[in-house]
Amino acid sequence: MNKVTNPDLPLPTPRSHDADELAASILEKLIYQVGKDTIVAKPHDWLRAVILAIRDRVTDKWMESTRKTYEAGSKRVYYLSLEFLIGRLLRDAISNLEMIDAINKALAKLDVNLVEIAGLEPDAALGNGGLGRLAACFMESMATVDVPAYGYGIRYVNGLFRQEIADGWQVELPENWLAHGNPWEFHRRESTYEINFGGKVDIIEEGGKEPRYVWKPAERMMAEAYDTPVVGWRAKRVNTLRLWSADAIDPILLDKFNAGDHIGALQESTKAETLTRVLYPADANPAGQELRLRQEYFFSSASLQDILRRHKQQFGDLSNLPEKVAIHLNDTHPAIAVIEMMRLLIDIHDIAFDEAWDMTVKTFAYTNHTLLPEALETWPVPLFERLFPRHMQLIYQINAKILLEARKQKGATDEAIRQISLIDEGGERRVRMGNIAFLGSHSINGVSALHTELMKETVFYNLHRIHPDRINNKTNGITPRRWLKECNPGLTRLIRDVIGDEFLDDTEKLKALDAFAEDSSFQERFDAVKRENKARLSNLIGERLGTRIDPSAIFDIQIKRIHEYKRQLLNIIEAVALYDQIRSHPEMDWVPRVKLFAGKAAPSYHNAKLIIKLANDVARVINSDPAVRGLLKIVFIPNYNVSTAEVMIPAADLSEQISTAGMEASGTGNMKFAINGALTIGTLDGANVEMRDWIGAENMVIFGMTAEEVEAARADGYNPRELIEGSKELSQALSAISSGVFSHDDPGRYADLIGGIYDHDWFMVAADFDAYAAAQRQVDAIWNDRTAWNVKAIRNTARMGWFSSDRAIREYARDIWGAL
Ligand code: B1H
Repeated sequence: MNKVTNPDLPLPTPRSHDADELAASILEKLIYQVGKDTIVAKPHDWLRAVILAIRDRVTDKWMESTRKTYEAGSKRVYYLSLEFLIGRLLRDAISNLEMIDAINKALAKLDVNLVEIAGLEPDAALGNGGLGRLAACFMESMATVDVPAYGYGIRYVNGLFRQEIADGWQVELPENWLAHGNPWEFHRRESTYEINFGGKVDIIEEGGKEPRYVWKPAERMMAEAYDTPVVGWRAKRVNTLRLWSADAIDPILLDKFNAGDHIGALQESTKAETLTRVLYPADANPAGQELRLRQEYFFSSASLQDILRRHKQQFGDLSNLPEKVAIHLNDTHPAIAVIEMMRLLIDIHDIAFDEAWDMTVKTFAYTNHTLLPEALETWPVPLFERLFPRHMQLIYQINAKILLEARKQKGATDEAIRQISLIDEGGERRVRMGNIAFLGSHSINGVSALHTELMKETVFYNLHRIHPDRINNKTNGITPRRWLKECNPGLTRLIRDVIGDEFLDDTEKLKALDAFAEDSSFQERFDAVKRENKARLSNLIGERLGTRIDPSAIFDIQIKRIHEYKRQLLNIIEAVALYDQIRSHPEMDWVPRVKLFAGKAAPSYHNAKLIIKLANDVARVINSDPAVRGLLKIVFIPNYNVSTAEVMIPAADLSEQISTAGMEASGTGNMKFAINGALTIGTLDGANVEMRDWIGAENMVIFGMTAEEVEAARADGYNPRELIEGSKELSQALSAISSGVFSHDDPGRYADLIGGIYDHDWFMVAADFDAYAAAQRQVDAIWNDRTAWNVKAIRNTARMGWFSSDRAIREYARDIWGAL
């Protein structure tokens, strides 16, 4: 009865992919699962029925994949991430199952409109930005390239907040993506693990033996699994995204309840539910709060217990763990998993310390996503000790081992030893999660060539000297299914028409388009697709904001989290300067331009929120000035999310990737724009550098300081004030903003923001301004020669194939995981 697997029992016959049978399934789901008659069914009911019918087809492949992995005894990859920024799943699933025609026919028969119901699916926004979206692209690519993988994360009840703009200011509202339930997921009530916090550690000494340590926790709760199947392209494989939800062990404390304390009886439930309630809305700057550390431990512990259970069940013991299991840390957020692994191996599975460390290092790998010093997580020792007394002991023990070994190395200075220690002893003592992740992993990778090199010279300088073989580069990629095929069906159709289908399985085959770049009839068709996409975006903006924009203007788009290093401010200041120029030289032949912005600011990030307000203030003034009518418009689109990106990116002519060089680890939006035929205006930062190598410098507009120049300027006592005074355009724009031209209601609103540029200008806005403005006029010049523009745009699409996340995942699988 309780046999774990019985390969002799056949699986049921897979559900048919035929349109008529699909229609019948949808109807059956509507009646028997949703419980609605067709005569009363609302669009939401149909959406649910369609998802359930599609999910069945996904599940058939899922069972097959899981069996295949089990039977082959394959190595499994476990991707631990606090964020999975998935977006909608329906179109992705239909497309990857290659059921688009079937669903269209089926729904036509049922008189249901696919576009209408698909638009009702909420975005699963369990992430902040690039890091979370990368995890989602990687999940899809791991299924596509046939890597047996599990994503592990948290099932936040409230994902990233919804952004409204009220009087130009960002207002945050809770996002309730589960309001209508989540038909994609399977709640695994049986897959639960106990997660503990606090308390103390007892030592048990038995004569002659190593002492044993027993953690006596003060708080206990349960982690429950929810599984979502992730389909790869052409349903080659279906992997599992397993998200954990916290639950109380005793949902109702009966003694309290019976004593009449009905609220107090719920306190354990409330505590557990709080833990997995919300995603921290910080991007690249950690929240540093106790609840966040609890979240990190909670999902790390649940995932590791799950991994070890699965491994033991299949292989009997843990001796071959590193051969069969690869655990990947998506940034330092799950770094505590390294220590939890040690605890489980030593305390629960009775493995000796040195062997446990060896197994851990062989099993773990870590990706670093940012060099921003404030983003490297550290936790106060007293907090760590209070929540995880046993882990703190292990950290000291690991530290002793590591520092002892480091001391033996030739030329190890005291400073080097201080830097590699797991504990930061300068000031308030803190646990360094970056060092734990590095030392606990056999591979540490950066996300672009430049970022990886800078990692070696900055944050991991000393660790790299001790382990020069560990740091390697894995340049990011994006899934071409969601970010080309699904979001840009017009372009996909055109490409298929011209070079055939092969690029759908191997994006590098897009290169064949290069031969058509100079072909005028292809240029016209390429341009027509872009115009259609721009018209669609114009309509959306008209509907949502009531702003009319002209699809024949350049669509110049900057969409990403609002952060000073990403320099939305540079873009806005240039818009103000251009506004001045147009008004002073109305006789000149200005190129009509619409500058579009979208993005969220961390709620506690004052300057980022002010930049949103500035964009809206500037937009209001410029958009209502008849002097620039038809020439310049500024639009801030509220509530940027994956679904909005899917409409904006295919409609872009110009992609703004203008971070201060050395600060954007990679960027992935840059790749999405370029593959959809937008030209990039950008700095030599992150993956822009490699994009230039692939696309060709002549097909991008690169400007500004290099990372080295930025470093040198900062070291040499950079003087922005002097620079500003030397640039008439810049000083005029800055004084207009700081003197209240765009904020009559509060003239001093931007004094400090702009004052920062005069005083220190950490992000080199002044230093890069002239080069940026000149680059924008170069963009205008290219635009005026439409053939030249189209040639470049086509070459962008043709040459971006390497930036597929399939390529990235193959590199991870081969070089890091040993899983292909
Ligand atoms: C990236 C983050 C990040 N880097 C802390 N770091 C967070 C750090 O909640 N937190 O505490 C959240 C996110 N995100 C981004 O990762 C980089 O800035 C991008 O350049 C990069 O493309 C992306 C994916 O590698």
